[in-house]
Amino acid sequence: MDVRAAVAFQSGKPLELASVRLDGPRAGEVLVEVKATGICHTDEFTLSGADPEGLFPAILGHEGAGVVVDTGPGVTSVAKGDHVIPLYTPECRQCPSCLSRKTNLCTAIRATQGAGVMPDGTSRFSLDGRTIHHYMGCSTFANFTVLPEIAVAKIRKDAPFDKVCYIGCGVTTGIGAVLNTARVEPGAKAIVFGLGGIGLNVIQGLRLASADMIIGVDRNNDKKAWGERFGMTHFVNPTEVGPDLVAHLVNMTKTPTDQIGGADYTFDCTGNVTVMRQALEACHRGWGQSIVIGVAAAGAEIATRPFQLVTGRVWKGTAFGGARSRTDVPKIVDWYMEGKIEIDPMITHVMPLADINQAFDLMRSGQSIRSVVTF
Ligand code: NAD
Ligand code: AHE
Ligand code: ZN
Repeated sequence: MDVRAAVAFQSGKPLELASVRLDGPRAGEVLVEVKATGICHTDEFTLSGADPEGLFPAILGHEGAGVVVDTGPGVTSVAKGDHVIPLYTPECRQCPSCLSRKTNLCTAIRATQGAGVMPDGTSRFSLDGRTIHHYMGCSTFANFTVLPEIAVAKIRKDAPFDKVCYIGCGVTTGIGAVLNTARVEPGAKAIVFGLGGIGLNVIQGLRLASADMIIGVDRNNDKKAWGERFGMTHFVNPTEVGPDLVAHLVNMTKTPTDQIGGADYTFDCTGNVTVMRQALEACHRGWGQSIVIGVAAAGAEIATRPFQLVTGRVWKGTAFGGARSRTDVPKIVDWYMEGKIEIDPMITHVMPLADINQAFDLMRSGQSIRSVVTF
């Protein structure tokens, strides 16, 4: 079939709308009509050329929601008509990683996903006979896509696609980083670096976890009101507090009975390795944990004095918020439908596929929190 897609032909160039050929689902695969997709900073990271795994041409997008319209042979867990969220972190429940119960990072199809193809090693997308790569196993910047059955989560049918698509990455990543990875306890002090589409979800996760002090750090002052909207208690613009941001943040967390200071938990939601270091070093001596969420460019490395770790600070990373995708995503959709979490106000822009490059511009300029394309 022919589908409408925004194709990334080259790094650093705008996406181009094209009619692309999509072959039907093979064994274990499903064809999904994508109804809506968010645009995450990771799409921009790959489009910019900073992603060491970036492949071109490709159909980007990994934050979608849609309907199963066909199934390949052997598919048993979803059927035509089911509403689903595509999963860049699948959940096969059979691989060593899933069976370990120690990680959400299913490894069943990670190698082919990173190579931009389906698990059988081929792509379903082509244009004039030329292969177009899949992206993160999702490729939601097209009105139809093919995914492995283990890479879709079945969700309730009354959930609006144009909102719950965000659960396909940003919402789950931010809230999950707090609840699954850090396991923040009530009364905790936390610092969130980067108040974009991920950081604001970390903030709402911290509110859910009943954190006491939630400091947001962003170089864009417009983000102060955004952070406060979701539970941030203090805002710091790093360009306005002098040369030692870490000392400034540690001072903010001191109390009369604790003159050491430092946060119980910090979260990097910027992808900047200098910020990652600051986030670690702003943790409390002895127990503070810093969670790396941001994705850094090829070749970037993090550094700190080992002393920071010797004295009990912990550096952790998280992908998709540590969520076991097929199990947890339907529950997060329920949380949204029950009003336990907010999504609507974070979706600042909605547009047709034809305007998708504007979504990237809005993100780069810091004007949007999340843009969503509806098909
Ligand atoms: P975004 O562009 O919406 O937000 C980034 C925010 O960080 C902006 O508000 C920006 O002003 C702020 N910022 C940038 N540099 C800063 C600095 N030096 N100091 C303070 N603030 C700074 O991006 P997003 O969609 O929220 O994504 C954030 C990061 O998380 C990206 O690196 C993205 O690739 C990554 N990400 C990771 C996962 C995961 O599973 N680990 C999932 C989704 C996104
Ligand atoms: N290709 C990048 C890795 C990017 C990365 O870490 N991606 C996250 C999800 S970001 C979603 O917005 C992830 O899931 N990581 C686990 C994994 O297996 O990729 C690079 O740097 O090579
Ligand atoms: Zn993402």
